[in-house]
Amino acid sequence: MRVLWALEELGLPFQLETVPFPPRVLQPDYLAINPLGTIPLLIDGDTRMTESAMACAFLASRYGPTPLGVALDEPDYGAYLQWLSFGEATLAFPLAIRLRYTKLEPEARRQPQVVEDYERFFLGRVRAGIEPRLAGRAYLAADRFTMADISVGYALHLADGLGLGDALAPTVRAYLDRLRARPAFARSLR
Ligand SMILES: N[C@@H](CCC(=O)N[C@@H](CS)C(=O)NCC(=O)O)C(=O)O
Repeated sequence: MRVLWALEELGLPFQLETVPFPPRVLQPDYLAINPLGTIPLLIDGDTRMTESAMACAFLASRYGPTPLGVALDEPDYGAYLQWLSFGEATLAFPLAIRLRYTKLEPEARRQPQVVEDYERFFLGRVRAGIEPRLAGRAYLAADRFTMADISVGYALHLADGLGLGDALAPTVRAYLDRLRARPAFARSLR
């Protein structure tokens, strides 16, 4: 969804191919184009990318200049990279573990303690990372909506879909609502 959202924000033409999940089981020929078997996979000419946050940054750089990226010489360049990466590396990964051990694994392999631990991990990182960053700010970097907001916003949207929305602070929920009000966000919900 991050990459779709970024493509929609940029207004770029693209072709969307969907696969049954997980493709490594349900569509093994997908491994021929992505040996990891993961989604998303962005193909652009000879470029192949399986890291969604970096794929968004790539699109901004390759098809910019655009306000969705933050340039090297802007004061918030480092902050932009920080939150761009934080959305996937710190926020989405505990959610993926939680999802796996609540829904994806068969009953016998479910792990309530793991679910509780990684839920706490996710909420703790939101509380210590996103909440203070949003104090007095509408967006995470450069005083404007950027790919960093797509990266973090997707993780918050996923958390809400997994039932953690009520545990988010009002400022974080308001931020998520602001992101969801964007027409490109709505178009990426395919
Ligand atoms: N860090 C990657 C994670 C990619 C990933 O692990 N995707 C999961 C779904 S969210 C997947 O395709 N899993 C299928 C599998 O492991 O077989 C990203 O940013 O997209």
